[in-house]
Amino acid sequence: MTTTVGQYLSARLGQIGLKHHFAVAGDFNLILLDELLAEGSTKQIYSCNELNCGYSAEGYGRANGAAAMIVTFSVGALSAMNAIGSAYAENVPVILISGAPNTNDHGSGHLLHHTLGNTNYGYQAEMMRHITCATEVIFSAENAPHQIDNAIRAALRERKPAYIEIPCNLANAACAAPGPVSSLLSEPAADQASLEAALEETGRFLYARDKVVLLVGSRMRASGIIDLLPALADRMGCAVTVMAAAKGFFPEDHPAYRGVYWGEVSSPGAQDLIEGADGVLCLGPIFNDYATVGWRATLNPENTLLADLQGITVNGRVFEGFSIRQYVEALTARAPRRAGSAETPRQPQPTIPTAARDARLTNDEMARQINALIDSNTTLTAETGDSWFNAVRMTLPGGAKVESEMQWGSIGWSVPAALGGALAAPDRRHVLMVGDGSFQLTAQEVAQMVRYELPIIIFLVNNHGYVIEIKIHDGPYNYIKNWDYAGLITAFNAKDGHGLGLRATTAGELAGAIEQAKANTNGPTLIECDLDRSDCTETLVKWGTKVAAANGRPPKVN
Ligand code: TPU
Repeated sequence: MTTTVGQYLSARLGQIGLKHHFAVAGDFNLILLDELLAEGSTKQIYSCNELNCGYSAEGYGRANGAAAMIVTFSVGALSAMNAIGSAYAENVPVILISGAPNTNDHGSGHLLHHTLGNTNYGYQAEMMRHITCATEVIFSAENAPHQIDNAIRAALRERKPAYIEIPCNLANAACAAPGPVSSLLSEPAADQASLEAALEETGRFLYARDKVVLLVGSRMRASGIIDLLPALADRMGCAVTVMAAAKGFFPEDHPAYRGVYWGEVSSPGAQDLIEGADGVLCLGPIFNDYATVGWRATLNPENTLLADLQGITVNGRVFEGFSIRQYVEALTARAPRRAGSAETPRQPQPTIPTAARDARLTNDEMARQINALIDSNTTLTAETGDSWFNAVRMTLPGGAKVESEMQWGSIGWSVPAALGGALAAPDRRHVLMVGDGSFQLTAQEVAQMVRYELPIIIFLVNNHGYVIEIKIHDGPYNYIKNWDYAGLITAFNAKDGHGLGLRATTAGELAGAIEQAKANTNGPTLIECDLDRSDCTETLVKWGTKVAAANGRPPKVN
């Protein structure tokens, strides 16, 4: 039994559960794209450029567990690197496949187009090594199956992007056909002795404490066990908070939920709860400068149990050799009840009063109306900027999901990422909040939402500039050229599209636009929300001041 290198790859992508792959064509990958079409396990989705292609794959991988993208050599792959950095930082297994020069040109001294203008073609793989967990450069069809499998297995196990380079003359070369996929999907068995020791130490940690709180972090997306967390909370009987980047990772209508812990900009009561706890069980946290509000919200390590994707740290000891799934499942079966923290009731979120219909649209009213649109089947994608703070303050029904990119924080990510998420989860409602500044980086991907008839509702927050930057550090570089954002949709529709572009300047206009958006099921609806530049969430200002202070620390003098 034989197949081709391209069809082997294609079959494997289907076997690991992908229904789509993202692509931008170029002469080094055309045969590979033909092979993927011929094998047909996954549908080919085209992007306007490789950066968007990568962000779409990253968004798809968040919803689907993994994603794949095909680009051409150098001009494509180097553009994709920002998005692959995102997938690395955000723990999303994106498999990046790049077409590459003909095997006969390597080491031949031939000078090729789409290269740096010298004859060493290994530089792209060298660059990729730093932002992927596995880099496989294929030079023979015979070895290709093993190399493809190695990259896919590594990506799925490590929840990181992986890189596969396929020379253009090998994409249709014959190789062995794929066997069962189970070896790529199976999780390694836990080191039972280490897991047992970890659970015993966890027991010692918990028995010595009364006011224990669970704190859920954004790496839990990659763990694949967000759905198991309510059972752990029920078993322990304790209160639960989430980090800002993990908004929505614990059902907010669960009785144990106590809001978002984000230092001084936490939900009401959440800071006192976490900082007054005698034990914090942190599940998949990322404590970066943003999450700690400029290194101010740092937890006492003695009171902290840190559970990460591949092991735990507790009572000054590290335990590895098991996944967080294996640990949480075992802990849920035997954790002691620690209900002290649950006695502190959840404090109510401040409610936003409803504005009069003819009132000038405000950030608060916009957030209120978007919140009302979110049901248990909605995924809200929130771009870097004030959209983060608006998403974090919303009250979500159980089942609602939020996607944000708070570790990598690359503006423009959200437009293609929402497209990827919508393809991966077509039965959900997809809502996107994106600032005008961020939108200008990747706006053209809305044209692909038109092309693929994806009914994404886009709230384009036009506050006339880089408001998050204005609040952190102001200067002329924070003021951008205004666009006719709603008008763009007419251009993207051309003659055959079903996108809708609307503008809201009052509360009533926004409410009417949302109704039109709900009825527009054959394409995206972009609602340009016109706000004053000075109008933003209070938490953005508070947080921005502290993060700016951390950035502005003078160098240490020795
Ligand atoms: O809501 P708002 O006005 O804060 O959002 P908007 O309008 O999208 O502005 C975002 C401004 C911003 C910048 C320019 N946020 N972070 N940056 C720095 C930055 C620059 N380039 C990339 C790729 N990512 C960044 N985060």
